[in-house]
Amino acid sequence: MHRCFIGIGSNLNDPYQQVTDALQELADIAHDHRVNRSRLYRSDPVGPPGQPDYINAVAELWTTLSPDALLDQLQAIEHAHERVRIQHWGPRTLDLDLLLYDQQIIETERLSVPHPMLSQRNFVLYPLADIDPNLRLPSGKSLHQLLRQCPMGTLAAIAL
Ligand code: A4P
Ligand code: MG
Repeated sequence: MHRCFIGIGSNLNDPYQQVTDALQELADIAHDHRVNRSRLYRSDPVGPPGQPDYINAVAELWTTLSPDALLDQLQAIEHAHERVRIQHWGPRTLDLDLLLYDQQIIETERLSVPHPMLSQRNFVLYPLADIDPNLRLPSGKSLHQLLRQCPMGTLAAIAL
């Protein structure tokens, strides 16, 4: 069984609902049909200017799926949310990133795990801490260390 963390982001078509629905859909693919979830956060967009704010959250789930098979499932959920890839880091109805897969480091054509931007993004680190503040990354760095270097800024928890 593998312990995974999924980053969830949306800034189009009722982002709050997109993220809430995604949490349920992630539970549907989890081994025990449940996820541990962070609070939901409102965050300023990182990337091209002029996009709406994002809603972000993180879910922890357990799975027997391989990293590739899990990515297939995540992309199927994105497709079901009518995700259209228009612009890198541009607005999206739903983005699901595989943040962590056990303590594995994966570098393939399809996957970089841990997600490369994880350590710099407050909208990933603070939700992760909601779920497991004592988490450690494969690099050996603790979440506590990363949080100290990544201010909360304008990130705001909006719901449980
Ligand atoms: N891929 C590689 N590694 C992974 C991984 N760990 N998880 C590949 C998921 N996918 C991974 O992804 C492109 C390809 O990345 C996939 O086909 C997969 O094989 P994508 O979702 O189509 O493209 P993207 O999301 O535009 O690019 P990228 O680099 O994944 O962007 P990010 O890092 O996901 O950033 N601002 C706020 N406030 N909140 C956000 O959530 N998100 C982004 C997207 C930008 N700004 C944001 C937010
Ligand atoms: Mg992505």
